[in-house]
Amino acid sequence: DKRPIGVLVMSYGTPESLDGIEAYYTHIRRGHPPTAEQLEDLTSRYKAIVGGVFPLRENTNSQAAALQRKLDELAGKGAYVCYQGLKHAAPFIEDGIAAMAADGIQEAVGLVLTPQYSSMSVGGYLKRAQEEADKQGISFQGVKEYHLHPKLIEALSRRVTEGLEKFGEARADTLVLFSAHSLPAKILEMNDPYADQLLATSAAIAAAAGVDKWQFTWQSAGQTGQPWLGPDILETLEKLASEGVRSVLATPVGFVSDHLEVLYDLDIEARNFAEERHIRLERIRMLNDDPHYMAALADSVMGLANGRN
Ligand code: FEC
Repeated sequence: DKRPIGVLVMSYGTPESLDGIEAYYTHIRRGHPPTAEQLEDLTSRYKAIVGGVFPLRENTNSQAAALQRKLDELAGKGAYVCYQGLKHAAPFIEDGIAAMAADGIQEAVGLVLTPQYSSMSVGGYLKRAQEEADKQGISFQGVKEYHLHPKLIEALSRRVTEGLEKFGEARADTLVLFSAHSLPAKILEMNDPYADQLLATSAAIAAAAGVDKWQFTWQSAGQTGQPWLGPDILETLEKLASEGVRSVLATPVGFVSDHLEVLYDLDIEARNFAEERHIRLERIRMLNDDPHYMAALADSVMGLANGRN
């Protein structure tokens, strides 16, 4: 009996429409609805981004489709079947596992569309998938991280090289500023690998691209009244401006798609902040369905399914 292996492709999720923002935000806040002011603030950020109001949905769809094609190419059609499972929007992680069960899948591998592991990010996705798989009687394994996969590093270092070209003669003086989503600082007490893995990804990209002027900074911290990992990108840009840095290439290494945290937090907020301080800020193109990225994902899935990891 050669049944296909189910592949649960997990991503953050985004609202369906402007009307769906409140339910989405309430889910992110674990069932606590946002205040009218918080809702208005988030809605205005979605309205401000270019490239479509909710581009993450389409980008996740094209990543899942491209990964399916890559797995078909490498393992033959019918060996793996991809399903989507989103953290904060339908189809939820549990819906994806339930759809596999309905199709008779008995063995599944899950992976998250972010390369570095944290108990608060990837750990949360995998826990929900495992719990639903247990309920449905599916044997499940999750890819924890792929932050140093050679194909991922190749994809990102190409993006950096291409991004630096935009600066022309200022290229040699340009600082590559790696960034990722902040998390509550309490993860440090839990020996969480997140910060170390992000630095390892950044260092590997810098080495591959032959870049020696680089730093890492956090972005997109939440407002929860507790401390989050810093320094934030705006603080870092302030400091760089005072040191005379005039050109910066923003290089997100934890995000893999065009979405709000890139198109608003970096392209609008950070860029305006930088411009006011006479810094030219450009950004690498996001991976989306980049073929090298898809190869890294397919290899991670197949490695786990074949018991290599
Ligand atoms: O384009 C979109 O519609 C979605 C963009 C989006 C991505 C994303 C990724 C990550 N988040 C992570 C952690 C947190 C924590 C909180 C939190 C809150 C928000 C809010 C929005 C939002 N996140 Fe997100 N995140 C995205 C969007 N995130 C909107 C709520 C309003 C705000 O703070 O701006 C705080 C929750 C709380 O209040 O308790 C923690 C992490 C990632 C990267 C890994 C991943 O993709 O899963 C970590 C994309």
